[in-house]
Amino acid sequence: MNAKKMIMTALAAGLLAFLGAKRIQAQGGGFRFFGPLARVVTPNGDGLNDRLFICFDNFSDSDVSGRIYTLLGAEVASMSWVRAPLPGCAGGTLAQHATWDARTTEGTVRSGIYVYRIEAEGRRYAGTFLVVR
Ligand SMILES: [Ca+2]
Repeated sequence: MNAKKMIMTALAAGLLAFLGAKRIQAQGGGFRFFGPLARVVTPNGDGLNDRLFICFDNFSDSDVSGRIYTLLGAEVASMSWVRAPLPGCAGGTLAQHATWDARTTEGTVRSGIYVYRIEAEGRRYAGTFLVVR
C-alpha cells in the first residue's frame, strides 16, 4: 500500500467514524448482528480486505438477505449469505456471515461510500463502508 492510499484509508476511516453506523442491535431472539469485519474494502486482488464481510450469529438458521446500496439508495448488488463461521468475526452458537466482492455484472464498483443492509427475523441492520480502488 503506497503512502497516498494509506492516507486515503486513514481519512476514510475517520469520515466513517464521523458519519457513524446506523446499527440497530437485536433485542434477544435467535439472530445477533455483529457488523462488518472491516469498514474499508480494497478490491485489488491482494488478499487484504478485497471483500466486505458482515458477521452475525444466526441461532435459528433464519433466512438472511444482504443488499448493497449507494448513499442515494440505489441498489447495487446482493450479498452472498454463507452458512459458516468466518475467522475474525465474533463467535456465536451458529456463526454465519454475508459477503460481497465489490463487483456487479459491470465489474468492480467505483471508489466511494456504500450502504449495506442485512435483514433477518423481521429486523434490519444497516451501516456504511468504504470502497477504495
Ligand atoms: Ca485489497
